[in-house]
Amino acid sequence: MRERTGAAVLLEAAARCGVKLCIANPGTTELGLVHALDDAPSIRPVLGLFEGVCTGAADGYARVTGKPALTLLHLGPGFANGIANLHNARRARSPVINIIGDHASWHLAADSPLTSDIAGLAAAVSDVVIRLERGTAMVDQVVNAIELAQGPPGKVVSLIASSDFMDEIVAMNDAPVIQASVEKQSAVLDSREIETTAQALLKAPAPIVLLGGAALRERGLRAAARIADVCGARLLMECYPAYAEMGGDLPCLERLAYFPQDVLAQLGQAKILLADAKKPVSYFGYAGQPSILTPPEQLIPFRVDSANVVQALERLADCFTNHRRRPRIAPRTAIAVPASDTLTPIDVAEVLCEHLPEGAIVSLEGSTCGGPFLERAHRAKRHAVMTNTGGAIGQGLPCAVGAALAQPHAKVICLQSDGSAQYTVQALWTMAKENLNAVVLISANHRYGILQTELKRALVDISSPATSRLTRIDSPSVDWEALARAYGVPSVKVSSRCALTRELDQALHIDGPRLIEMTLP
Ligand SMILES: Cc1ncc(C[n+]2csc(CCOP(=O)(O)OP(=O)(O)O)c2C)c(N)n1
Ligand SMILES: [Mg+2]
Repeated sequence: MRERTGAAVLLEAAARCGVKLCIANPGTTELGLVHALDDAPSIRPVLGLFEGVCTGAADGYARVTGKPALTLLHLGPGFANGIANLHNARRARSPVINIIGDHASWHLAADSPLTSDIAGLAAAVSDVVIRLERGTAMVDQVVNAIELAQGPPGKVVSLIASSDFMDEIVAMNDAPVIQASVEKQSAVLDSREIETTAQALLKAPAPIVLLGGAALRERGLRAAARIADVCGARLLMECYPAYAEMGGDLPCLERLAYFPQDVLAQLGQAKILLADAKKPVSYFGYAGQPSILTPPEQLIPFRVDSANVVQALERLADCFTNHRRRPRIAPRTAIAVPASDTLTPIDVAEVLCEHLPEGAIVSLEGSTCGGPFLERAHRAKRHAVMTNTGGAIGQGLPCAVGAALAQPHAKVICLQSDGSAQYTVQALWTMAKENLNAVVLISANHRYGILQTELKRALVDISSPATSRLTRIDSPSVDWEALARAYGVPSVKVSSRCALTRELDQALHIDGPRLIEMTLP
């Protein structure tokens, strides 16, 4: 008979399911779990100084590994601080397991200051919320939670852990027996349906294959390219992919546009095959513009999900084995501009594409440099890109932390706009503390550029007092070089293409984190 605390039982179950990381911001109610991590050596504890860093890092880790990390968060308020990045994680369909500490069950009735509706808060951004039971009963709950989270598609699962259950001694006969989960069966593909889809693609003049989710990894991309070769199709990727493999000899994809007018122009009347991508909608509602950008008759029926999309694309491509290739419509490629003494977003994109090491992971947040980079990323060496899937800003830096924890030997580049970076800037501290291989490139235009673009499109004068006060962040302008240093990340400021080239090259050749503040117009 072994005696363990409830917390130890929980962590042992998670460890036996293969969980390797716990990104935490604990408080008094979670100290039992903190202490129990000492006896769970296969789970790496990492501290995030703000809960949005923890949840965003768990998202980044999941996008790279396909596996859930644990977040450990303090009661309702701590969890609430992590909600925005859980929203993004859900949009990315990332598996995440939140452990949310709660007061001792017998203490709840006292309504002490930190008491709140944890289940209600968690339900807003979780696919499943489970209140853990006491003793060995929680083993099944934890195993079930991890299986659920893993999907596919990945899910956010929140576990509420009462502190008395975590601290209480559990007598167990043996280590909990954990059934190896059976390989999940994905929906069987119907050969006739595949054949019908293949015929529809062949009949359509210059159709579009819009790839998202699981289709944006190598196998899906190569199968899509085979389809495109025969059908003369254009290959597009969703505007904000969770994880897209790009560059090297991978097929080059056009990115779905952002503004609705641009999407409509880009898609035209072409028939569209959605491969694990949602049907195109306008990001915001603009008066006079449609929300749904493709009528149902424009879509080629293709009933697949993230579990079987790759197989479906391969089966489709196999249908065309004996067909002749049709000329493919070449994606628009960006035109190079001559180097200058100043630094523009296009310079940044070009320098990064040129220097990106093989196998790098790029965490992108913000359109200033993100757009130009994605237009050119196919020219870089083979890499992967993660973007802000849910539009809740403050995701880029934490996601980079998660990716660097997932793949310590890869170079992670965080191409990050300055306004968004402020929401979870504490991620820099975790980069320093864990000596993560992350190079942060801050697009320091000292303004909320995208909001100014939106205002200009609506013909609003951005120099008017209120719009200027609420969209400029230049007075005072944040000194990123100093801020990074304060968090323990070596840093430098650049304002020319030449200086960026030099500093990026240097940063990519050292271990540990580095921040480059790029002064942009
Ligand atoms: C959580 C959250 N708060 C606020 C916003 C609204 N918002 C969208 S973009 C943006 C500012 C972006 O500025 P920055 O990151 O500097 O980007 P850039 O200048 O490159 O456009 C804001 C405040 C949001 N999307 N999410
Ligand atoms: Mg900005």
